[in-house]
Amino acid sequence: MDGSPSPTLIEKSYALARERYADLGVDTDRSLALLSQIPISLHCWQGDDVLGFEDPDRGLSGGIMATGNYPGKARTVAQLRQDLDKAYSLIPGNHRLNLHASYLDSDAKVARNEIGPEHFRGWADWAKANNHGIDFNPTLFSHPLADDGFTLAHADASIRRFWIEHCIASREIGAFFGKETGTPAVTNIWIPDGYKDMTVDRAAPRQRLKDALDEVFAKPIDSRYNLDAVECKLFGLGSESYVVGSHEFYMGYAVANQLVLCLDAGHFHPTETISDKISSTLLFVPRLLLHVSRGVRWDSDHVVTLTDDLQAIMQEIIRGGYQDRVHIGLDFFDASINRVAAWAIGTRNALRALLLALLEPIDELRQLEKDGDFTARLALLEELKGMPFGAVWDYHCLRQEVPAGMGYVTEIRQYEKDVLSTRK
Ligand code: RNT
Ligand code: ZN
Repeated sequence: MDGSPSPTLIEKSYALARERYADLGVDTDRSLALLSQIPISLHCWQGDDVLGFEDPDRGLSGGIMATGNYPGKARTVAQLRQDLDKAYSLIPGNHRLNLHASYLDSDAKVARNEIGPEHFRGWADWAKANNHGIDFNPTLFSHPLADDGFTLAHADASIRRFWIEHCIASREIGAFFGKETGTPAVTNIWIPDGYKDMTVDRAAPRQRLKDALDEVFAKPIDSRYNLDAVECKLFGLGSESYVVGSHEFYMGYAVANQLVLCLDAGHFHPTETISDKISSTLLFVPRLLLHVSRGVRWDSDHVVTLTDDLQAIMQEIIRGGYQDRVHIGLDFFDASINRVAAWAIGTRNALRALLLALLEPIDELRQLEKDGDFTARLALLEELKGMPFGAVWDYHCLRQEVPAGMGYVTEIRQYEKDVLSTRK
């Protein structure tokens, strides 16, 4: 037994599940066709604990942290691509890669404010050969000029200048990827800037950040190639008391400049969910970028599981018909389990949550709500949890030629034996 149910069993179960859903007015074939069209952006940084290839020994800074020391992390561009290829082969559908600037493909050392498309040629070729879109991020952490916790909002104008140049270069690299791959890159700016303790002047750093961003975005770039996003945060390790780029800051900035607003599931108060923010923010910004993550007690970036939270996010996207305006990216980094498995588990769960949302009898649910029949609305929502969605998912995997059931874990075990365990 390799962990995957037999194709015959999958087909039989699907036929039954399809009938059950048809009874509710849901066309499972249509749901699967829609699911196949939604790309998820896999974050490169799960593969090496966010270290990048400039100077991995420097370690990670910026108030984020990958805990664990599972063996076999990728240490070169080639290894990271090999691991990503493996992960994609275990995930149904065609997906994107979300790349950080610190993962440049260059033998020579390049200063962050001097990076250019030439340092990412290898990634563009790989993306084209494998039919992946690429998203991009300037890296404003793990660097000597970010060591005191400030970058774009730094009080020193020359340090600010350095990071402004880095962000401008990153937008151009995003556009390069967009041109090369034929699908726009979402280039997302996240900065760690903030204070650990009681802060007296909350205004000046925010004014500096606003001015710096104005310079970063001064040059318009064709939205066919690059889309600019900004990411807020509530707190980080070492910035517990004050974060310059708060939600209100970036909400205002994105609305004023009609940028993509990035909502990270771990960047709000623990009882706050990003699902409820989607329909509000999309009234005022053109697009959203999601960093789908799972915080446990804090912004811990655990691997995404099929939680109510995740389901609520995907329901909002599908119910609202926002597929074309919401870019779904992942953001977790777990160094305590097999990293290829982390990608596969997290991405498969994001897709399973999307599938669950696509299998809702949404017209009927809406009608019940309109009619004020909240009893039946609640009953039907609960009934749906017992529907044979797993049979539809397995069938999707079978048709997309990736392992169904636990089959992907069998493959990862083999990959660990053949590849990961040989890495020094
Ligand atoms: C940090 C942000 C940010 C990073 C990545 C590596 O809190 O979530 O998105 O995780 O840029
Ligand atoms: Zn994030």
